[in-house]
Amino acid sequence: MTTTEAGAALAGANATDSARAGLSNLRGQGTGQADPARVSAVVGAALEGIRAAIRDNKVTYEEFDAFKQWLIAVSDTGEWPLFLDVYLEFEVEKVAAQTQQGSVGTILGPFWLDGQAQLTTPATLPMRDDEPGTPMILAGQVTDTDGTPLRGATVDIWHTDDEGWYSGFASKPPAGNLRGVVACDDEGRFEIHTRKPAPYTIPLDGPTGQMTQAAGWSPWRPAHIHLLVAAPGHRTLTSQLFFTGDPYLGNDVASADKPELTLDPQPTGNGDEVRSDRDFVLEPG
Ligand code: MBD
Ligand code: FE
Repeated sequence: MTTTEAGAALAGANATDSARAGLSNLRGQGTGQADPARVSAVVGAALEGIRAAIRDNKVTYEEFDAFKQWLIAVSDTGEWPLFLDVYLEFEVEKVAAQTQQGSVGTILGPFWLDGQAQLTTPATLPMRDDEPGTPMILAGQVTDTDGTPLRGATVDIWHTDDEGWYSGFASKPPAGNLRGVVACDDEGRFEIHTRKPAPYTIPLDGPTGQMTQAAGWSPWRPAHIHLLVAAPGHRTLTSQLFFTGDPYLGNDVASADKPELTLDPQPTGNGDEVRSDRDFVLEPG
């Protein structure tokens, strides 16, 4: 895909708005209280990591000034959600996963939007009349850790189009494209009709992408489908699904792909349509 003139700035501004407004709905408000010992331990370790990088690499004033300019640019473009979710969220998710049961999850990322189309299974995600890409069905069932089908389950799903653009964060796809919250049937079953997403590159015209390329790292994420699987009385699962054979698997700029999350969609015989079946297990809580 190519970047548009509005690439980094549009994606960044919208991700910043979404992080401000939406994340408190999804994960709840913090308590506002911070234990000084905790602040000292975490912030102290983070600062010492940066100081060590300076000492060990004999960082110059020229480099320190470039770092300052770069941080200002991250703020100006609204790329804090992008930068944080690409380079740090996977470690937070790994910490959280140490005490979680149920299906394997991964990071949320910066491009979830609250309040998308409410659909009922079997559902077709909102899309353009001529939406490009391979038609794909994702189907499965949501159960408890003891195997009980979960009544009232929902699957919030969002992904890029066939060119790697997210609606709401790029000017090309219309608002709400390839996003929806699907209500499952009484036994937690869902069937979602969509298009296979494409690999995604972070914007290359913003500071996160420019830093990535300056380091010689790949800016790509493998193609992926984002999911929030929820049911009353259960912890909401945040996950993503990837595709066998994707050239960027194992080299995800966001370090968020996991072998357990790979799909291998098979032809249904209906034109070039493919299908994957995937069940989700939610832990009580
Ligand atoms: C994405 O599409 C994404 O899912 C993450 C985690 C980071 C950047 C872009
Ligand atoms: Fe994504």
